[in-house]
Amino acid sequence: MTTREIILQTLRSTDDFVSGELLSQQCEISRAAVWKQIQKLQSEGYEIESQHRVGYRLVNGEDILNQEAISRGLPYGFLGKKEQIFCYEEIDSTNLEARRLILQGYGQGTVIVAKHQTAGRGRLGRHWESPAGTGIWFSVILEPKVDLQRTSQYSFVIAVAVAQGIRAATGLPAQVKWPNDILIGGKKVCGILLELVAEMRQVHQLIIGIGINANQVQQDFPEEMQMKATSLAMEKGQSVRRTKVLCAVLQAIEENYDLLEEKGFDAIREKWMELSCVIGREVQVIHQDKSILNGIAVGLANDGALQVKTKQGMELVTVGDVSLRAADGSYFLV
Ligand code: BTX
Repeated sequence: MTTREIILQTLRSTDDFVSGELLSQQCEISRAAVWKQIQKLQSEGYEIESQHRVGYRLVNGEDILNQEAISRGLPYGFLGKKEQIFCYEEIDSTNLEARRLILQGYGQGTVIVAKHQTAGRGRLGRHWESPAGTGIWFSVILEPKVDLQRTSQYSFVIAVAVAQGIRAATGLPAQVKWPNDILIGGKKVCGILLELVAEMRQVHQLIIGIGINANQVQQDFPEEMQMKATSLAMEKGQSVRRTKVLCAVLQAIEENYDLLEEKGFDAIREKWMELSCVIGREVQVIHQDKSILNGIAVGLANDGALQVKTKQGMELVTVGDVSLRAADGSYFLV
């Protein structure tokens, strides 16, 4: 183990202060050299408190998005092997970086994380607010062996996984909204953007972009978004460890990806229905700023279309934004 690894391991082993003396003995270096290592770790983003004559302490456990911390939090599987995890302080968009990495030969299981996106993207060319240091902005590259028609099923695999991961890491009641928003208490806490690298009918890669609002406070959101958006910290009343949430979501993605391959879409559909906030509710579907239909959401078709029971009969919705009917009869789009 390197000196750096010994220091990190020792600090992680306790919530208390560790003396400089102990660290210098363990690493067999001087106390001044320990202090230098601590400063280096702090400059990388580790929040280490130092107290004169007492020692050093890792503050709030650990909330650091780097290759080492992420790979340590993941069980061994195809997702996020250490050499396939890329972390950036700032980038235009993790989905764009995924495309660039694919051109360099990276594929299945690659994970790209950024602390800040300068050109975060939503669906249909919309902007995704990705301020520095507070969110979990990341993309995953998958290479499922499926034809073009079945790719939409992965969007539900991911929505289920994100909701489950958030639930597991925070205990918050995350729900899924068609097609793939994640809501808590009716507000958007996460958006998912699925992009394809395909040729003719052959899918080469799926790029899955996931933006989770983790530690923002209400004022961090632009005013027009404050009624519709929330963060994990706002819901929980305390800040959350981004690495923990990220790892829980990645693990759930891997589990649900395998579930789809082994048991087929019915197994995913069942979980999606359980986690959904639209099934059984009155909805309005809007596409390109025009209301296209009103009815009751009743289920999910094999291609991922939302089944909506309207006065005219059953309709299948494949595109659009879904608003839920509120108690006062109005429709609210988050
Ligand atoms: P969407 O089109 O469903 O949502 C975009 C809409 O959501 C915006 O028009 C705005 O109203 C609202 N919005 C923007 N930013 C936020 C936010 N931080 N929290 C809540 N609401 C917001 C959803 O698109 C897909 C978003 C995917 C984002 C990830 S981040 C990592 C990856 N890289 C990248 O460029 N995009 C994805």
